[in-house]
Amino acid sequence: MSSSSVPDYLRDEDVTQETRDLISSLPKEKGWLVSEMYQYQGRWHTQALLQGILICQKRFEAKDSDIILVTNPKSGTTWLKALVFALLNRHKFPVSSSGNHPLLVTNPHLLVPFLEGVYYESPDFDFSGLPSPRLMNTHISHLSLPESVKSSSCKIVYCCRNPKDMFVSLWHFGKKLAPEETADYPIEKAVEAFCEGKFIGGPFWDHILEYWYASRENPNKVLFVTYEELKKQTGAEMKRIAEFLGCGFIEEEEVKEIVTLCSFESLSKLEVNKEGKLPNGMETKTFFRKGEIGGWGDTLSESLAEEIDRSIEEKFQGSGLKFSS
Ligand code: PAP
Repeated sequence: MSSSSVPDYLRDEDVTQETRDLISSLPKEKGWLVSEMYQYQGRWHTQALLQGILICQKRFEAKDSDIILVTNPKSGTTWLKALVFALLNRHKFPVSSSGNHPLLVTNPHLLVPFLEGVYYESPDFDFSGLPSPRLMNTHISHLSLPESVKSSSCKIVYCCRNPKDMFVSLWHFGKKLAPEETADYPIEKAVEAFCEGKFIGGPFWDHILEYWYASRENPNKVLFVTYEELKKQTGAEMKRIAEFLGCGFIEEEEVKEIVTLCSFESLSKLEVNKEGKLPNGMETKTFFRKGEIGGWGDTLSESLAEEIDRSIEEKFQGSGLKFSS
């Protein structure tokens, strides 16, 4: 085993008999980073994350005031968590007033719970104790969201990223987490699996398109933002998020301070994000690599980039959704 920092939810261990019974009937595939993935409600999952999703579907009761941040893995989760946490808590924790803002000493993943991850690790976790409005995140597809999330008036902020950068970010993340297991896996095979949709959480296009259409059908319920726009005009996008969430008036100065606090440059330099570990053993630095738009160029050959582009072209045709870079 390469690394003790591989979180349990990416391993195949410790799932209940109920999950084992269910997965015995599901299609399975050998995966990159994990030995096996299972297809549930059209998406490919590790055993452990699938268990977290099943428990979430069964137990999570959304409240109208809830805010749920949704992403495909490696599409801006950490950043969005930081921005929305700082925004919602700007009165309780003013960024300007002190050097003791929670984001300076705590990794964003510890400030905003990851629904299916928490349910996998603590099936009886009681989310009702979180302060209101409860802020949580998930990678669960729109189709598989717990019923109460769909039926309540809770708000969803979805962040999407150019699939090439998303793939490359995940590729490096996996290599860092499990260097031995991923060492012999050719990137060509991983890109092929990604483009076939047989990748953790995939198909990536279904995930994105479901939330894209949901945001168009119900713009008061789902806000669609992109990593690229966030990067290009963080303040303006943050104000859009704030308006969607009904945060009220925000001083221009406050916006600037939050943007600076949550920037890659600022968060990635903090001790807690350089040397820290999450309770599951994962090193916090694995969430901060380059933080750029179009960084895929240093990892993908031209032909691999074209392969992903073809898949993007085919899958997003007619949707009205365009990816920059
Ligand atoms: P997760 O879904 O596993 O939680 P997520 O935070 O979405 O991960 O992805 C990490 C990516 O976001 C990394 O991208 P890269 O590999 O292309 O560099 C990471 O660098 C980037 N990232 C993390 N924090 C920020 C930030 N504050 N601003 C911009 N990008 C960020």
